[in-house]
Amino acid sequence: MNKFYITTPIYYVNAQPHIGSAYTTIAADVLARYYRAQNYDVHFLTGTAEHGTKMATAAKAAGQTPQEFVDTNSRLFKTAWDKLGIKYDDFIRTTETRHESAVKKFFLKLQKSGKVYEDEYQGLYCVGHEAFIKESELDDQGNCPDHARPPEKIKEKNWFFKLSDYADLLKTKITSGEFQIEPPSRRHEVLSFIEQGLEDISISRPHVEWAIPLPWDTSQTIYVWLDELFNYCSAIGYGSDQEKFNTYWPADLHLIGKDIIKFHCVIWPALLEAIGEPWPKKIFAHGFFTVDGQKISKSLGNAIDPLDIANEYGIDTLRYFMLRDIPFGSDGDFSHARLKARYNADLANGLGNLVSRTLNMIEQYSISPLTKGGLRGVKELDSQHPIDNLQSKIDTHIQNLAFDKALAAIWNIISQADELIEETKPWELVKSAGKTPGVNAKTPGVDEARVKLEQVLSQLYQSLVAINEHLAPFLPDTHAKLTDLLAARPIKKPVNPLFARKK
Ligand code: ME8
Repeated sequence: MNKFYITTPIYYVNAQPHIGSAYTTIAADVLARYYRAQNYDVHFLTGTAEHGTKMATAAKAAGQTPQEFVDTNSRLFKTAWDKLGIKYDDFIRTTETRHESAVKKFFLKLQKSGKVYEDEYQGLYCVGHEAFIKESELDDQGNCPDHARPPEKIKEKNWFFKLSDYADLLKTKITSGEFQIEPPSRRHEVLSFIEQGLEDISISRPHVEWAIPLPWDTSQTIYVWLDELFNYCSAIGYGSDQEKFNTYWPADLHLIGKDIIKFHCVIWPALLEAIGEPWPKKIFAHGFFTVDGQKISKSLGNAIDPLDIANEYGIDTLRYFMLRDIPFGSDGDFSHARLKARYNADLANGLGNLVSRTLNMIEQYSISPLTKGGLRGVKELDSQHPIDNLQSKIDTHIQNLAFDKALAAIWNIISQADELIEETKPWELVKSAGKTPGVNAKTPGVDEARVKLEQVLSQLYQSLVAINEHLAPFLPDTHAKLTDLLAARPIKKPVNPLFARKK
């Protein structure tokens, strides 16, 4: 059985889940559901990052111990993902023993690699990023441009990792495609970063208490970013469950946002190389959301709670809008007006309307028998059926993570079905059709209107079956409801709209 190991970033718990973290996690959920349906052994990992100064400071501000704080806030993520119908296989927290003990083993191995040395670090550290920052990256006021705060000036003893040794190997594996970075714009960004010259990186800190102690020098703790990256291995049993680790590692896909590509595309593979483990196969960095044209920031207070959207419109609308409106990989705006417009046009008028129209006509016009394969006597229409190539189109789009195109292919079937209704006007056919349903279906020419009516409704029904099947990974709730509707005989009259229009 083929396996598919997919991960999201593990999110900092000093912020609540917002549409950004929901975006990556929903996209991963769609892929996990798709590959499960293709009979892959899927392992979908998400989780929370809980160490570091940022967390300790936020805990203090909340009047809690760091452990209390991270326990409460990590739960918020779990609850949010559960409410959004995300079916992860594992949720890792960096404060769990299974993670901490694996990280210590990883560091001991790293030390043995001969790529670690002690030195003095002098420079600037941005707590918001939990990363060192260069003077040249600051704005005119000397602040970190992303966090609008000055970085800390640091002069301290650190342990270092010889990242500079890996520049050539990284370039070779990235350009040959052995290590895939998508989309191409991000690959070029990583290559030009490497081209500018890689510096060694600090892997430990002396004054950060809320972190994992460095196994060979307890005056230091492990730099949180390295602790976090290792979650992808600790969660699948690195150093404790070799069989599970061998089953899933290397990861097939790390899904991340564009903000953290250097960590994932440069530092992470170099660390893995140093400890003798294979690199992840592919990293895909998606774009960033703005909200109504503005960057999401704590100071603007414009973070959107995905659960608010789900409560107002339903989980599937949130999933649909995020993946349909913005090509995955590009930046995009999360605008309420666009969300409502998409909802009304594509879900209420498009899919919802087609479902109720078709099923109500089948019931009203007494079209039967109806099976999953469609009605009898309709073979001649099958050859031109628009659903013929849908599966292969969707497979290609999913492989490219072009969720918008996969959804557009499904919605194309909806448009074609709508056109078929407008062209053939079943409500007129039924007026001239024979009174006894199905009697003349096998003898065209005797009752052409009824044959045509059965053909049309059969084709519409088959379209709904195909649409429903392909919707499953994207809109799981809608898929469950539609599956019930398609199976029900006799159907309730009238079929309630799947999506009520919003004013
Ligand atoms: O960076 N639009 O955690 P984090 C789209 N702990 N996606 C967004 C977004 C936006 N506006 N804002 C955030 C960390 N994201 C580390 C990760 S992994 C080993 C450690 C998403 O809570 C996107 O996936 O800051 C981004 O990469 C991630 O949240 C950053 O999450």
